[in-house]
Amino acid sequence: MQLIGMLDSPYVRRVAISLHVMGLPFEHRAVSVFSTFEQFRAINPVVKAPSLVCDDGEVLMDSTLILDWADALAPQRSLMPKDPAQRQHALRIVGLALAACEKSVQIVYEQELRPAERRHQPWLDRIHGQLHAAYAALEAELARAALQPGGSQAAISSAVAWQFTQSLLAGVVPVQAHPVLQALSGASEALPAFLAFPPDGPGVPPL
Ligand SMILES: N[C@@H](CCC(=O)N[C@@H](CS)C(=O)NCC(=O)O)C(=O)O
Repeated sequence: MQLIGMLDSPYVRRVAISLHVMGLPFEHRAVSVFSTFEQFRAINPVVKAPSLVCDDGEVLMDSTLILDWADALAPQRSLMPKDPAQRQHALRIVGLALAACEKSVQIVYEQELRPAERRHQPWLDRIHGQLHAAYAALEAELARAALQPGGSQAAISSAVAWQFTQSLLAGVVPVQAHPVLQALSGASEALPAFLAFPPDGPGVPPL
């Protein structure tokens, strides 16, 4: 199977790292939804990263759905707990990490893709508020959960989200207010699975 998308997308990166940790073989193709839009469109006309081209040619999209498929391929190596109570808590953590990614991406798109004179400050304020709320809740959950770096979907997604936000929106979410996230990110980025898929990419060029 082929994973399509740039690793500067937190969604692509969490899928790549997860597939690697699960021992599922795949080819990563670094195709950008922006700088190589037409090439991406030829693979998936919806142009969403990540896309996964399955072995029979069917194309999946959305990181959560792709990881659901990965769990079906290797259930014994799932990164999600089976126990309902533990799974519920893992889903809360992953949900917060994904919300943080989504709000970060929205801010980046507002900054890079919308002309300055067309920005709407109340909308930007709202997204920033949601971003801060997501990371405040994630920090509190991680402080209670004490996750092993790289050992679960909750740990991988949280670390990937934090690295993404800190690199693209430096200073927006204060590091000193999120010591658990910062420590998890530092330990995770030193792992072979994270080093194998560094967050490289062209960013978001103007349309
Ligand atoms: N919920 C999706 C979000 C994926 C997403 O928004 N990816 C971005 C790249 S970071 C994208 O495809 N952007 C291009 C677009 O939406 O047109 C997931 O988890 O995969």
